[in-house]
Amino acid sequence: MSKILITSALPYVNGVPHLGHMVGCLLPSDVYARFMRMMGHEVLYICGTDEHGTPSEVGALQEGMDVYDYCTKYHERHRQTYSDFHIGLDYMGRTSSEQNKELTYRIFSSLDKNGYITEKVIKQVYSITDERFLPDRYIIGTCPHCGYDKARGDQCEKCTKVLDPTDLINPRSAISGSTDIEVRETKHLYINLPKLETKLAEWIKTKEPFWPELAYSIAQKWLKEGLQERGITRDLKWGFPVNKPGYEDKVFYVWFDAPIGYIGISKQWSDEKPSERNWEDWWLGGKDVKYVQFMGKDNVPYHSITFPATLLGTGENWTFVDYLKSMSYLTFEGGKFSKSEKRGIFAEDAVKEAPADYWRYWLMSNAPESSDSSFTFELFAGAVNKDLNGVLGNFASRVLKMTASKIGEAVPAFGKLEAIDEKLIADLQEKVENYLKYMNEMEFRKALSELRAIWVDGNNYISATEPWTVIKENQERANTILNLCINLIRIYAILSYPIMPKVSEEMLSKFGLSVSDMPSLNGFKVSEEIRFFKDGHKFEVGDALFERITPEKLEEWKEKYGGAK
Ligand code: B3M
Ligand code: ZN
Repeated sequence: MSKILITSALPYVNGVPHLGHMVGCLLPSDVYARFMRMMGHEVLYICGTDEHGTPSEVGALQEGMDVYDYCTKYHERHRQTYSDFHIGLDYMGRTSSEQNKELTYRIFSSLDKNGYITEKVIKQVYSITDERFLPDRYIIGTCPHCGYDKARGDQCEKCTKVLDPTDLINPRSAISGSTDIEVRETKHLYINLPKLETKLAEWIKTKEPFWPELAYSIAQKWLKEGLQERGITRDLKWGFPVNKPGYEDKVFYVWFDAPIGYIGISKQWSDEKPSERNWEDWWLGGKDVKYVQFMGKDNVPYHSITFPATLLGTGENWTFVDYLKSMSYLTFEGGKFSKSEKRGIFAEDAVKEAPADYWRYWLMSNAPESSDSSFTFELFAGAVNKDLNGVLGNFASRVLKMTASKIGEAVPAFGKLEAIDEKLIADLQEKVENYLKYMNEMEFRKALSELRAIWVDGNNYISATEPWTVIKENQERANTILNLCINLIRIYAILSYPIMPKVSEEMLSKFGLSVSDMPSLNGFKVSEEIRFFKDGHKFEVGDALFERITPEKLEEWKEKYGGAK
């Protein structure tokens, strides 16, 4: 058993999560956390809302609310959405917490003491119309690297290059659109990344065989281009006031305290739920901890460069990321998800339209792992109708209904195995091993395609063995076939649990079983699990596991969520 620390990138509190956010970090991290627990590991899985920065200030202003109250309101909304999506976090915290403040101060003070902080007087864009400095995302313009005309002051979404607001060509205010802006001088603190470069490069080199290609190449590209000093303070009101004389009227930059938030949130968890292992066991000197991070690809530079450099600069023995799983983007009906243009389905609406597990299944089967993937309602309905209803649901209901009507609502006796049964078991063992291997490696699309193949095997088996015909002449053989099939339903429930926890619970409950009755996936033996149900074990046919999505529903969704062409 190992200790696995899992973090999902912390979504900005002001944005309502859409399907792209779900598949970008929360969902794959949840699937992985559930899987690792089923493999017998001790897991700490945390996430939370990223609350500081200009977006929250502006959002609160627009809603006429106090910034903290505004963050609380949206934090609750995120919490509800994740719970509706069955995201099984150990703790969902906030970067604005006292615990995070304490850790941010501690880390900043070490960096300062160790000589990695520099002071600079810089020029910043000030909007005369908005009467404020326009940091980061609040200034937009053309990217000097790729020419994208809506690049933000902190990063170009198109080429992922990290920018300074003054780099932008044709800059304008994102708040008012005003070009009545000027550059003013202001004093700020910087983290001296060039001074940390050698240490950082040495550390990254040790990661090469472990990090996925996308993350590793982004980190290498950064190193090759040479690191720049990065500003870690801002002229804002909302944030942690800088704990250094002369800087009290400034706050830490959101990207400084947000990743520290992983530690701060773990401390919130351990303060609230004192357990044997507290946050320090996970974060300081924890040699036995393996740390896996999930994020969208635009977050990679912060997680592979700036955050590790920040921790390295403290000289303390923090837990560093061992594996960094990053996702590309999910597009909506061929375009971008856009709240303002009312295009795309938000996670909180999605779960009102169809059960969360349907979305979880589709999103994980089509996760934008190596390149962007595209969501369309057609594809979604196709997967629900074919894979879930047509294959998995159909198998379970066919087997249980047939057994109930021909034999009764109890598992029939197991007899002699024939060659076709042996083959089913052997094939299944091979596929299960592939599935476990892919899940372990976080190759989710491959894992899900293996899972689907496992369900298909059951359907093929029942079609080939025809228990409904056999039963007329050979009751004992029909019993064996149905016994195997019923045991398959339980195996399917177990294997599907990380992806579709509620469906899996429902499948198990047909046999009076619950999630806590599931065996470990570590060393899972199909030949043993297929003999789990003793003859006579009672079951209930119950409701169908899935509902088909009708053509009318499909049209309604397209109309409602902007998918109609
Ligand atoms: N809030 C960006 C995002 O939501 C940022 C991630 C922080 S992770 C420490 O995509
Ligand atoms: Zn660019």
